[in-house]
Amino acid sequence: MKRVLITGAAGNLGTAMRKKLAGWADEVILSDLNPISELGAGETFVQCDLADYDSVMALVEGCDGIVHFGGVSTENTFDNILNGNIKGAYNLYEAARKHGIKRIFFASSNHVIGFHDREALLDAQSEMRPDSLYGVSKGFGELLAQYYFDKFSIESALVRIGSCFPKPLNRRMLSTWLSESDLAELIKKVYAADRLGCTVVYGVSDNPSTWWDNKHAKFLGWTPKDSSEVFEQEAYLREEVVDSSDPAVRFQGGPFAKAGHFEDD
Ligand code: NAI
Ligand code: 15L
Repeated sequence: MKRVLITGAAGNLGTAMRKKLAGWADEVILSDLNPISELGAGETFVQCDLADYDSVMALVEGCDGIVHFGGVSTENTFDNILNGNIKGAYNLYEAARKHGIKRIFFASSNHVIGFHDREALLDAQSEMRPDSLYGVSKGFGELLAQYYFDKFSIESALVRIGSCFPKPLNRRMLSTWLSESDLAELIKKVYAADRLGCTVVYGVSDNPSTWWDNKHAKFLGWTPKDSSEVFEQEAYLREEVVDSSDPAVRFQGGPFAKAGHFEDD
């Protein structure tokens, strides 16, 4: 990889992946609304609002690949979601089309399918059942990516990330946890594949309990190495009280499925 663009580079995953992917690309363009002050070898920072069409056009020019983490990452006002995730996704794919970018790693979310019960085992063909306006915006991004593949042959990995944090933060995340190392390996596999198509991948580690089956993405050869099992006995998870009738426990999206609209909360 010669020149890769990472959007949302000042955020949690952007920051973690910069370190994990050091040396993977010759040049890394880091972009975010928020500034990044300390740059490593080969890194350049460009401040950019994804909702600004002209800025995104300039940002994407000359890149070989895009790892798209930028945008609103939890439930928020519709205006913020509209700018970051809907206009932002459109501007990015349109810039990719105009500048001949062939492949995009799109950070989607498990909240696209968050209203499925936890007893269901989902795969790439399962119905979207978003649990929030945030989840709806990720569904828009996935459909947009499919459209740009079908019409313009821009390939995408639609990675429905579970919960990517250094460790699971609650009992739900024992099933949804994705380690940072497994995410970094997935990014490399997405760019190493001869052919990607427009493929849904559940971004989840090899946890003992899972709601997601990646059988349709087997061709990528991604085998997560980490497991939430090592955290299972930690006191903060064992002591958490859960109520099986609580919608936050019934549905895969957890608390996202329970809360009202952001403005009403
Ligand atoms: P984050 O909120 O830490 O980072 C997102 C970054 O995007 C922020 O630095 C923010 O400044 C930037 N951003 C927001 N609106 C923008 C705009 N209009 N223009 C330019 N930049 C903008 O989120 P995190 O955890 O790093 O997640 C990265 C991506 O992965 C997000 O798209 C999120 O939806 C997705 N994801 C993350 C999961 C996780 O467990 N961390 C789970 C599922 C999906
Ligand atoms: C997400 O989509 C969010 O970006 C992240 O902050 C977590 O809430 C994650 O989902 C999750 O479901 O745990």
